[in-house]
Amino acid sequence: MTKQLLDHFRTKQKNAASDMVYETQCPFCSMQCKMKLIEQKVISRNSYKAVGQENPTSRGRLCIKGMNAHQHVFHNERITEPLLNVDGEFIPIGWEEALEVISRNFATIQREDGPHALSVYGSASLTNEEAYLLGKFARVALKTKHIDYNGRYCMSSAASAANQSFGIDRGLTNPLQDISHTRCIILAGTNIAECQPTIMPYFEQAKENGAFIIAVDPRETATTRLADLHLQNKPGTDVAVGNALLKVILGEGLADEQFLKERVDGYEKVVKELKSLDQNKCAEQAGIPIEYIYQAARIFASESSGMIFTARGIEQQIDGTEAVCTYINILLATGKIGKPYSGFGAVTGQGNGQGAREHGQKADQLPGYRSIEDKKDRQYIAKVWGVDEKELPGKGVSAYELFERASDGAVTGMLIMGSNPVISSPHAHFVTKSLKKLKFLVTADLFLSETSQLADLVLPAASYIEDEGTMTNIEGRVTLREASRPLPGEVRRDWQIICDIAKEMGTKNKFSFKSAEEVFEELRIASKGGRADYSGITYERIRKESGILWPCYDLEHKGTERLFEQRFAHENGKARMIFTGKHQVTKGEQSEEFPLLLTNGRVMAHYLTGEQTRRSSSLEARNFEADMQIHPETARRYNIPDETLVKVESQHGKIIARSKWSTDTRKDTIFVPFHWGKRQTVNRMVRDDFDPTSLMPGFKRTPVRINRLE
Ligand SMILES: Nc1nc2c(c(=O)[nH]1)N[C@H]1C(S)=C(S)[C@@H](COP(=O)(O)OP(=O)(O)OC[C@H]3O[C@@H](n4cnc5c(=O)[nH]c(N)nc54)[C@H](O)[C@@H]3O)O[C@H]1N2
Ligand SMILES: Nc1nc2c(c(=O)[nH]1)N[C@H]1C(S)=C(S)[C@@H](COP(=O)(O)OP(=O)(O)OC[C@H]3O[C@@H](n4cnc5c(=O)[nH]c(N)nc54)[C@H](O)[C@@H]3O)O[C@H]1N2
Ligand code: SF4
Ligand SMILES: [Mo]
Repeated sequence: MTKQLLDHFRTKQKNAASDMVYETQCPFCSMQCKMKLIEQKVISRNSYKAVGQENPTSRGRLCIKGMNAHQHVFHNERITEPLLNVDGEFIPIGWEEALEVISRNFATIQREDGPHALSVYGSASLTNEEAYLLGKFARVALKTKHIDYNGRYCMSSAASAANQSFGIDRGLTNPLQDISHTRCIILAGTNIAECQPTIMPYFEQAKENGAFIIAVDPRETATTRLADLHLQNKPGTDVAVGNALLKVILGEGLADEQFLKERVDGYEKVVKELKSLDQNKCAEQAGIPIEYIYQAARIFASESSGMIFTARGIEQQIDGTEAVCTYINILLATGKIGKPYSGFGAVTGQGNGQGAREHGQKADQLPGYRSIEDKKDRQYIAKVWGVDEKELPGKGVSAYELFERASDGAVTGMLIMGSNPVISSPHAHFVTKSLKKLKFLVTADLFLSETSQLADLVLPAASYIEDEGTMTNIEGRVTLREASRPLPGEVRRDWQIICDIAKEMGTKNKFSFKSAEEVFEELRIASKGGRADYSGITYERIRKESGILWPCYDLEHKGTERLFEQRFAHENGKARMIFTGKHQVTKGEQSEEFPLLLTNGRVMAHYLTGEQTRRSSSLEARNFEADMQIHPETARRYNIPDETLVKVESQHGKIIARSKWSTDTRKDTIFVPFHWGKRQTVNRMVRDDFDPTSLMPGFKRTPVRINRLE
């Protein structure tokens, strides 16, 4: 062997020895796929490889986003020091100064404008510990009622519906394994194939086992291709579709009368109200053949088991809560819930979309899904926090309303942690203006996002490989993500940032946590006896038992795989059928001026506002701009060639997107993903009215016109 070759092998050996392996979970969707990131030093640069790890949910699978998630972490635009905005230029400063700036500005606002002038805007990318701490921080350190989070735009309609119907809000009522054995599945406004790709094998298995799959979506997608029957409805007509299905089921005597009698309240009222509803009109309104409604209703009701899944397609509507209730009504009417292979799933979106909506980040909520308006709940939490119940603020306002308060001057200071509302909020121009009006805006982010660019101070936050804590996944399984990679530069973990600000503001020992586990130990106590009871869960148990499904009442309790087998969570143990359909979709009709309907959503390669995935070269290469999916016939009518820049305009604003001809969408509907900013910010033109119950924006149906860009 030559010396050269020998040297080569020695270097290789040395390099192999310097491989680092980080155990983690993907930062993106609710599947929370477990993975290992292998870091290999190759001469002067590092190379990375993500490998899926066995776990009960994703079973070792990863999708392309998970495989490439590390790319944004190591991107050179990552912020690694606190940045102070000095006349529009971001200047690095130390933590000591940063904390002093925050504390001084917050104190001035408290003094001049009152405690409720301060506000907190959180995120479901945060761990349970951080979501919990953020709620405590707002109420105890800032003493403000003004806290809400990005999940308002995500899971709020699903949550209000589940709380009303079942008395509890856990996305999936059944273990994932049930999916593969069920006989019939309805997928309403969910694109799991692109949004939770590693869940697909459960559904593919169901199909192999002979399940009949029904999809409800204005577009043909990788998900609807799995379906035996596709109800390709007009955007925003899901209450009509659901009610028509229910009417047929009841009219043909296919209801499970015994189940209804024993386990459901409100049935008679729904039957009475449905009398005046005409299924033919519903089908016509939805733009689908009535025969499809009959076929779907008959098959779903007659099969021995069935499951229904909903997601943002039917929930991000001004009647989103009702749409979900309607589908839950179908399950209750057919007795297909609380049993093996029969149940409901509002498919959770963000990584901690489930847990982050349970522990007090919401305007009306205290930890453990307690109510901030319930005297007993308040007393219990006040005791855990060591404060007087009377000191706890009351209910605040929803995410979008925070920006309205900022606009009218009632809110003058804000902390945004882990969200990018300049792109993700409806009426994006207005949100930008409102944020600019604030006296003081501080954000915690990985990057100088479009929102952070408006901040007075930006704090460098830890990424998924560097931050420890629990994440509650799609199933309601509490999982533990270890922090295995050292923090780069001056980066701090979100839970540390919250504690540091609180301490600087003089909260004595209420935020003196030394680890995420210590925070979790307090969260356990705070959640005990609440609807989302985590008290039996510990880090040690999660490690040993591969996660635990809540509620988990004590250390001996094994957690809850399937909900409602004996009783529903309302006091009398029964579920409630809620009549829907009274609330007509009054706004948002097509007109001569705005003849098409815009809906929007996601593509496989990008995540939410794209701050992370647009900084991943492999993902960016797949889609580097917003395409406007349009039916070729419609495109020809408006003289729009394929692959051409188009101006899309609504009464609220306009964007520019590139046309992409496709017969996958309805002729009256265009689809544009919302992952891009600047002139491609879809939320500059989406409608600005809300579901009255959940305060979810009506993202998914806006009348628009299109013009070829000259
Ligand atoms: N790749 C990727 N995966 C993600 C995310 C991401 O950004 N990218 N985000 C995560 C998050 S936070 C969430 S909330 C989930 C979202 O997951 P989904 O809700 O599945 O995603 P969307 O694409 O918003 O919408 C789903 C489907 O609804 C359809 N739809 C639109 N309007 C209507 C309507 O009026 N009625 C009906 N029935 N259907 C309609 C769309 O055509 C689309 O196929 O995904 C999570 N996973
Ligand atoms: N038109 C339209 N609008 C929508 C939707 C839609 O379907 N259509 N969907 C809505 C839905 S479902 C959602 S969930 C929202 C999401 O809306 P956003 O919350 O605004 O979306 P993200 O892109 O997740 O923003 C997260 C920001 O926090 C940073 N970040 C990521 N991880 C961390 C972390 O661990 N700590 C900190 N401090 N920062 C972090 C990222 O860099 C990014 O800037 O958008 C909503 N908006
Ligand atoms: S994006 Fe979702 S499905 Fe894909 S690897 Fe990450 S957690 Fe898993
Ligand atoms: Mo979401």
